[in-house]
Amino acid sequence: MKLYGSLTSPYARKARVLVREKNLPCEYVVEDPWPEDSPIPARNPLGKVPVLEIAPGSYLFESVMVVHYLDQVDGKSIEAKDAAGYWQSQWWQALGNGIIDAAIARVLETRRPEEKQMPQKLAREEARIHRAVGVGENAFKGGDFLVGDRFTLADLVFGVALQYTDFRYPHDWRSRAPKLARWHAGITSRRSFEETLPPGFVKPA
Ligand SMILES: N[C@@H](CCC(=O)N[C@@H](CS)C(=O)NCC(=O)O)C(=O)O
Repeated sequence: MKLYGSLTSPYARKARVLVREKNLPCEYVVEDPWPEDSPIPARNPLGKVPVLEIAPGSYLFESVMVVHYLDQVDGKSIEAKDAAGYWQSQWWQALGNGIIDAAIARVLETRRPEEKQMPQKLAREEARIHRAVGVGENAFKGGDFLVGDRFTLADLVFGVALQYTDFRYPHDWRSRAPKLARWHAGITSRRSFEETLPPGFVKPA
């Protein structure tokens, strides 16, 4: 398998962390999706990363599908097995993916010429992130893992989401979410996270 993505994309990072967690045979090919001559649109008509080549010329795209495939491909899913745990994990992943979407929308807005930036747009995306962290903190019982007693896709996706927030929208979410802060310190110290940090990432004090 070949995984195409950039070094900073949180969508691609979910797949990169999973490849390491499961020790899957998968080469990472660094490609920037933004330039006009990017090879990504030839592999994903939507022109976005991640893209996963599962056989010569056969590609999967959209990070949720890519993560699902990688989780299933070796018959050793890390997802919670019981129905309640499975849906709890899906809930955390939806919340985490929403945080990533909001953080990306926010950073893209900040890159527009200053006179064209909309403060309301920034505030709306930031409010999504703040609400999601608050709801996550209330839902979390505390401990090392979000669901059950082992690492699942919930920890992976929500861990990547909060670390992307630290990267592109650094702010003190930890004082409002102490249980999540403790959990996040543990999850992001895993090798799979350490080895896939975006270049230039500064660890929060
Ligand atoms: N819904 C997509 C979003 C992927 C995405 O937006 N990736 C960004 C990189 S962080 C990208 O490739 N952007 C290029 C573009 O929007 O043209 C997913 O989950 O894979």
